[in-house]
Amino acid sequence: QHLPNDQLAQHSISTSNYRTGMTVADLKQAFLDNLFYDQGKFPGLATQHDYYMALAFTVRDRLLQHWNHTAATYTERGSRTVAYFSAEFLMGPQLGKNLISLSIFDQVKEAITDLGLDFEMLLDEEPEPGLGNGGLGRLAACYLDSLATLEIPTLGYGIRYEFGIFQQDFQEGWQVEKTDKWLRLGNPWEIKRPEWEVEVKFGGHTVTYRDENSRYRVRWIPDQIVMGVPYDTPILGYQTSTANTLRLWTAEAPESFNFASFNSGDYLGAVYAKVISENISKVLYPNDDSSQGKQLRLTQQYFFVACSLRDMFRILLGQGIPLERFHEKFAVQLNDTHPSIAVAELMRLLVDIYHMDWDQAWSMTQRTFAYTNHTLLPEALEQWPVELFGRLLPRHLELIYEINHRFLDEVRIKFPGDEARLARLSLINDRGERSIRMAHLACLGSHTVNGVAALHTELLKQDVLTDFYAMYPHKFQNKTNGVTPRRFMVLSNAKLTQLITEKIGDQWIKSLDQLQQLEAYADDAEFQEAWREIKLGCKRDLASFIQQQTGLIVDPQSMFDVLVKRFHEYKRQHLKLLHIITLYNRIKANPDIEMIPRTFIFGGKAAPGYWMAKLIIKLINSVADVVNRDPDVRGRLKVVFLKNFNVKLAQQLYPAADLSEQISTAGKEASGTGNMKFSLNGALTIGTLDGANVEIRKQVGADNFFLFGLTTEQVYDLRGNGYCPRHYYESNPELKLVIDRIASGFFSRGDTAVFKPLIDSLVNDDPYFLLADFQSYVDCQSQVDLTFSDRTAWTKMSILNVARSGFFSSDRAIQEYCDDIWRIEPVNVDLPSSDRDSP
Ligand code: AZC
Repeated sequence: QHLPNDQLAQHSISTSNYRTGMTVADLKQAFLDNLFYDQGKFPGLATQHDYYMALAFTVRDRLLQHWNHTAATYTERGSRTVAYFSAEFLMGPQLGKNLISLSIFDQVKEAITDLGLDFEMLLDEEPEPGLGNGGLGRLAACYLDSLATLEIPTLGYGIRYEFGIFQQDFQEGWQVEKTDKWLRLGNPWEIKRPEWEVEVKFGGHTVTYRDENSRYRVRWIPDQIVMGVPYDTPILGYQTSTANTLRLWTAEAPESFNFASFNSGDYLGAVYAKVISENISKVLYPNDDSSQGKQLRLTQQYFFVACSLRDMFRILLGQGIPLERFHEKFAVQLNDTHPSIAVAELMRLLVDIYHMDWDQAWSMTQRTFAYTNHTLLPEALEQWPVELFGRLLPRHLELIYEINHRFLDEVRIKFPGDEARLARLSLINDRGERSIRMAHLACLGSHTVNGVAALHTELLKQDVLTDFYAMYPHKFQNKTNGVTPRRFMVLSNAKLTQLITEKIGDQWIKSLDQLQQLEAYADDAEFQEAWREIKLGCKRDLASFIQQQTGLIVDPQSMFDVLVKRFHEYKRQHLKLLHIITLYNRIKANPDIEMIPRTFIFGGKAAPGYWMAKLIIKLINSVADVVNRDPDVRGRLKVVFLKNFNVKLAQQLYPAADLSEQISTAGKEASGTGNMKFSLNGALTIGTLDGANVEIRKQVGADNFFLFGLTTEQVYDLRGNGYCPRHYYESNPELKLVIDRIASGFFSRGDTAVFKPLIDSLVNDDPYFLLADFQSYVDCQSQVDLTFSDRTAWTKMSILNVARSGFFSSDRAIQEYCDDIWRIEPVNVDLPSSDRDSP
């Protein structure tokens, strides 16, 4: 599309108000100026992307007054600051979000529409910054939003991956991965800060020497040096003047060109160092909930942690605060163990560089850090082989040995003679290849350790970290996850936002508990009707997207039954599949059977190396193929797999869902956050007593939640008593028929080999107890059908789900972190009135 020429004539390029003005006229003018001056285009030659960039710069200009004043305020006051260390920030597109925060969404939409352009298309033009895998990375992004909204001084620290999470496509039903070149056309939201680059060392060896007081000191002689260059992105709070910073590091070579090599004729050698260095921030590891122990991964982790701590020292000393008060200036949160090498790095800086006593340095370190654990899966707990670790970080290995030595002495005093306990607690795992247990380093180096849902925290205490709990019970806390209503309601579900606001005002956007007021309307027929209309509208929108992407026609009146999340066996996407095939078999056995029409919607990526997860994806696509084509089905069942699930797609899905599938094996999902987003958008949950489901059910009431399956305890017992999945297979005819159908090649054009590994795993091993939970799940789904056929009852439950989901705001979660872990207060940022533009 192109801008009509008469629009150009009317808006001669001028600069009055062009960077700050908020009226529709100012915004139009600024947009045209940016198109001309930043993109270097007349409308006639501009591409869709040029228009997007011009609009993004228009919005960024308006963020800058907040951002600059925030930085000035924090510097002037030396404010205590949260440093959120995370290897992943799954931010999602920024344009719409920033328009909401600035409260200029409607003006900008009007300005763009007036100019004859399609506003939605421009929003859609923004590539997704996919710098995370799933829940952990998205949680970090929700937390940054809440921190800014609650006016807490914050720096988010992470890595500016050149390639984010891969883009998923399907070929003959199999997942294929494509490189995510999100930076290819430029990123208007970031500002490079080369003046704050830092040096990071790797490899080499250590030497001892005597300092001026003849005390032994250690010096690290590295054999590689890499530069870390920060790129800053503003994070504006909702309707506040606070704009915090997300600071992501890029790796660069110290000299991009080696003249000595070049002059001696070695053209490739001349750029070799550059290539090696820049690999560090090249690509995000695509594994969620599993760890591979690869050298590049450890290099990435140390790289961003070392850069960030150095940056924090610069800030501290720049504000004239003495070194000894580092832990008063900064509260560092370790988002999982990925940044836990920070414990050793801070010790190195304090002891080796600033020559502080060990005891004082250790006390400061422990008062600086807090650690969030995000998983109960043993394969996700990071351990680094000592050999690899020592090659890359020789000095840190020495420091970890010293930390461990002192720690084990402490254990001996508390538990004399308990050798087994020493071995379990040690930072060094001596079984098999010697390795460093990063979760232990994180627990030891932190003042607080938290789980992400009530059940998860209990299981950490009883199971995964039970020995640490016995040593330091006071360190353990629960902080149930939360999600930001600004992105997952205001931005993504504008119609429902409007309906709610008409009834109860708009305070709920900042105080989500206020949604409780909706309970008064749960039985109101008129309100129910409006509620249903909005859901239907969202379903229609999704239906047209589905048709566009897949060619499938789905009925917006059917139940939209949605399962979207990363693929993992413990999340049990294949249990959903067993249910679908059960229904399909019922139709095949009795073509006239009555059935509530359902549209099953799947989304999610599998780690490229996770073979079983990829096989499950293939099976879903294969079943979809058969079911969607079978004339006997007559539209009662439709199976849709939307490729490349990401934040953008998520925003379209949650508002359109009737049923949210949260069906992991009890005791496996740390929390889940998708479950919260669905419930907030009025979908009802079918789920197990796992992760935050337990708390969702408690909040919304057992009557408004579809519960099925074994409890964590029952799962433990069953495993302990010798679980035999084959028994379930043989004694349940409906289940047997489902499994046999898959095994027979029915969904794979007669190929009986392709799904055999999956079938064998289920029938012989079934580590995630699908067969044990099958009947309970299918029965519960019949209950869902029954309820769905009573529109009034369903709508009431939907309203109550929304009314009672206030607890799951990330504002509540962040307030708890501030009060109980970080002990930090908000700092009000005042814009001078000359800079405060009102719309
Ligand atoms: C996830 C958990 O699997 C999920 O249950 C939780 O909601 C989310 O973190 C946020 O806390 N974990 C991960 O994504 N990854 C790892 C390594 O745990």
